[in-house]
Amino acid sequence: MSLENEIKEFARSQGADLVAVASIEIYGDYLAEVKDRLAETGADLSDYMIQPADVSFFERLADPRETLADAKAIIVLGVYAYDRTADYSKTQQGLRGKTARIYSYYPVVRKIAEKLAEFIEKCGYRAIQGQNIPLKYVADRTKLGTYGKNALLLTKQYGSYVALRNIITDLPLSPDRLERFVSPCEDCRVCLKACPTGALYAPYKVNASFCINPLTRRQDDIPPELRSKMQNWISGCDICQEVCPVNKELTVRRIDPRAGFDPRHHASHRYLDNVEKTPHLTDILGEAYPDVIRRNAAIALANVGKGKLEALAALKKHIATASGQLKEYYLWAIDVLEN
Ligand code: B12
Ligand code: SF4
Ligand code: SF4
Repeated sequence: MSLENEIKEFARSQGADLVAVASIEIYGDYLAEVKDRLAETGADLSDYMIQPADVSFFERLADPRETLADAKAIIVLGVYAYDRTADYSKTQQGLRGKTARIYSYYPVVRKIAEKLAEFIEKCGYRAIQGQNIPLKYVADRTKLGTYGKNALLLTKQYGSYVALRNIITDLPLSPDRLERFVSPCEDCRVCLKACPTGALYAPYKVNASFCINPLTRRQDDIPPELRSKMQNWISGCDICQEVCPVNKELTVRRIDPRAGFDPRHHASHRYLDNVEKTPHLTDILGEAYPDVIRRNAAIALANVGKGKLEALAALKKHIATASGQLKEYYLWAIDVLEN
């Protein structure tokens, strides 16, 4: 068996749904595009939720040798992340918060990448796993998928619900020559129209300062005009994926036992395989959730709780234990619900 096939077989045996080998290049056009995007939108690098919040982050992604000086190949891994049968349309009526589907699968794809890196290292080569390349760009180049106008990688088998990760290695592997999945976007603009904040300001382009995903993680203030557009998303946002006709064709996958949220970043429930398990917004206010999630729950209540006495009562009850910025959000939400 060829080295490439051995690697792929091992990755699949660990649960990878997609795996491809890409060449080591300096992705200069990607870096130019990042700079254009920043200039076009005026978004701050902190809006990208990256560390460190400066352009060196993207420079490192654009040149894989910054991660491994003697790099010879990149392995891109993908795990299908659509595992819930939840009818999300009912969450607003039930005062429940929504979290992005893909987050459950980041730990799964990371584990697979760690195992594969170990496997390569045991063969006597270096292998560094992480998110240290421009994942969509490289996956698009290998033809593992293609860019959708929602600025995400769309794949033939799994739509855009794929959690990606990569390995950079000095193991010499031949890059794949896959057949490109023909873009389904053509005249469609459904995702652009559906984005509630206008973050998808042009096909393939996101203004990170408007995207609900970073807004739900932001520690500093969220402008009121954006709060009212966040609906009941409390961690991430899937709208530009939920509306995509390609994703509507998908079948729900079996839940991987390794899937789960990282409570440091996300609402601390484990699986969201049905709507009853999505977090109740009024419960979040009173539990030991991080302040950021409680703030998001207050915003969500203001957005979907109008006319619901339960929402108002919960905010009024928990305001006594809230302080500082959080208290201001609770007061703001009460004001929205009362007026
Ligand atoms: C920074 C970042 C963000 C930022 C910026 C998003 C963005 N689109 O740039 C913020 C915080 C907003 C964000 C949000 C989300 N993210 Co994010 N993010 C990243 C990160 C770290 C880098 C992305 C990046 O390089 N952006 C810079 C821009 C310039 O790059 P780009 O989008 O690839 O831009 C290219 C296109 O515009 C293309 N292009 C330009 N014009 C044209 C024209 C045509 C015709 C074509 C075909 C292409 C094209 O050229 C550009 C580059 O060369 C990656 C992880 C990684 N290491 O890659 C995850 C990653 C992209 N995120 C991911 C996800 C899942 C999300 C969310 C869906 C999370 C959620 N559910 O809330 C949202 C989706 C928002 C959206 N619609 O894009 C996944 C995507 C998986 C997939 N199937 O594509 C990744 C790969 C993480 C992972 N490990 O899986 N993210
Ligand atoms: S909604 Fe339409 S335009 Fe947007 S990614 Fe899906 S197919 Fe492409
Ligand atoms: S994730 Fe939500 S806010 Fe961000 S671009 Fe997609 S629809 Fe817009």
